[in-house]
Amino acid sequence: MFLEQDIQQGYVPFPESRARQYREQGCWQSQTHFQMLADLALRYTDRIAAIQDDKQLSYQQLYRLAIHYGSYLKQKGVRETDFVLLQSPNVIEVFIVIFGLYAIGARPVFCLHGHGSYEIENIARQSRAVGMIKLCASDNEPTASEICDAFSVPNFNLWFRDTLISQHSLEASLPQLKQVVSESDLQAQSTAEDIAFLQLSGGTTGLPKLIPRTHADYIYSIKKSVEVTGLNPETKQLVVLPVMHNFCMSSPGFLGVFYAGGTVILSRVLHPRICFELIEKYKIQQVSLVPAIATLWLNSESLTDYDLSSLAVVQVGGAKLLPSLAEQIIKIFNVKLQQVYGMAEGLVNFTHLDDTDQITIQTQGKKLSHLDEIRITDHDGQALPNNAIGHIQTRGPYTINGYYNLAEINRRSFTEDGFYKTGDIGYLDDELNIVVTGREKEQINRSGEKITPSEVEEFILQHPRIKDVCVIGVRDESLGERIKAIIIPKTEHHEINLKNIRHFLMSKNISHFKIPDEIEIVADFKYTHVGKVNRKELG
Ligand code: AMP
Ligand code: DBH
Repeated sequence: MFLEQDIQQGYVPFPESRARQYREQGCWQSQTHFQMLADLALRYTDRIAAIQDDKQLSYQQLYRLAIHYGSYLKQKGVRETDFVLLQSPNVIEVFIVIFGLYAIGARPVFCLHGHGSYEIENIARQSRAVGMIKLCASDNEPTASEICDAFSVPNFNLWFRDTLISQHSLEASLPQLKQVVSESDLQAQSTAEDIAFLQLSGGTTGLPKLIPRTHADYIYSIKKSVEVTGLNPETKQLVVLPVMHNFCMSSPGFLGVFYAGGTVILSRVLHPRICFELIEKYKIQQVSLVPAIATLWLNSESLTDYDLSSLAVVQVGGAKLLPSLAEQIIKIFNVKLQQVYGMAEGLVNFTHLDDTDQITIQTQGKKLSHLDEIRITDHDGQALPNNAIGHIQTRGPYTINGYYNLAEINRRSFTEDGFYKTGDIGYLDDELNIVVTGREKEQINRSGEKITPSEVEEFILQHPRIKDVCVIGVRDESLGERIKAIIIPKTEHHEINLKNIRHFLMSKNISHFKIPDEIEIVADFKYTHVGKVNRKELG
């Protein structure tokens, strides 16, 4: 059932007893991603699947072009089950490349657009990919060849480095094929329970880890995400986060929109004015954001210049959304907020569209599948009751059982009974909504007192002159760690200093040990490639 080469590379499949349950309960079906597209092309034919600038693709066109591109790759020597690194900005051609790879049973490794040759080399080595496809938004970007020239990895074939410049028209950027190809010419044998692709763990520390997802598990999570987000053929969703990131690929992401027969509008940039223009022009109803982009948009001067009234739902995930920001999103955009807590490793939680504002603002919602198992444990791995804060662990029908080719890390990241240790801290409330309070490594230990940064941040944000804040622990000789607040003021003339911040917080009656020992004023934070605040880099 599993590919021998994957098992040899340290792929950890689902244990058979659980796999049987997921099949019997109808979670896992027999469809691969390419078969899913074939079905969509039949059902939604001329409806528009995706738009970017002046380019658009109907479902039928996407399907035909994917077959052409797959055939081109095959001629170039890419074989079934090969891993191929893929890097792309938010351009429409990326959909053709992804489904072109699927059409021949090859497997993309989704690198983020921001990854440089240092990360790419590591990913190439770990995955044993045979080559790289890179789409560029301009002639100034390094090509696949230039990136790959910077390193040498055994088996990383020199025969396949392809760069598509997507500024040219869609036709011109695609290989010109003389013969007509059909689905049957491609003959991919892959089955739904094989690895479909490798995602990367975003991680704010260290190099990305490879996450093997199967067609069956991923399509199941997409289908459930579509249900909970209410997507339908009329849906127009703006995709502004990097397309390769798991959040905007599947929760519900562009794949969710395709699954529902709706239309994805891609934005190459996250600039508020450009995104607002797209929302107005296409009457976009949904968008998925990380908190930092939500903040950027809310503080934009162009906010009132555009008609954003079509916007009905804003999904926010990827990092802790502070309740005060959640409230502003609801009020200022006049939308239903949907919090999404997920990870490329699998588990996804959503607040529901009919939840009360209280639940939507204060929690990260409910698990996607009734077969997701979530447990909160103490430091020794003992399960804790509801409302007790602890380590979040999970297993289920779409959560991996191990990283690809990383046996050592797997021993640390998974429990003996197959739960993934998320590294997140939080609790389940009485209605089983999950609340994420932070990351294990973020927690500050100041003379033995444990401080959750998000709690202190929430207080500091109440200060009228502060736009954003990030609280971290820094090493301290006598305290172990001291608390540092890194602050972005609303204006240049802010008069913010440690003394008045301390004074402000004392007036809120918070415990004195939670009050920052140090502040730093900055113009902006450092972010990861997907726009999460990079706490490690801030220290
Ligand atoms: P990644 O490695 O990029 O897949 O990131 C997954 C991690 O992002 C999770 O384990 C959490 O630490 C964090 N995360 C994702 N969504 C949320 C959320 N809504 N609230 C808090 N943290 C989140
Ligand atoms: O941060 C994430 O990785 C993430 C957030 C929300 C994710 O992978 C997801 C939803 O699926």
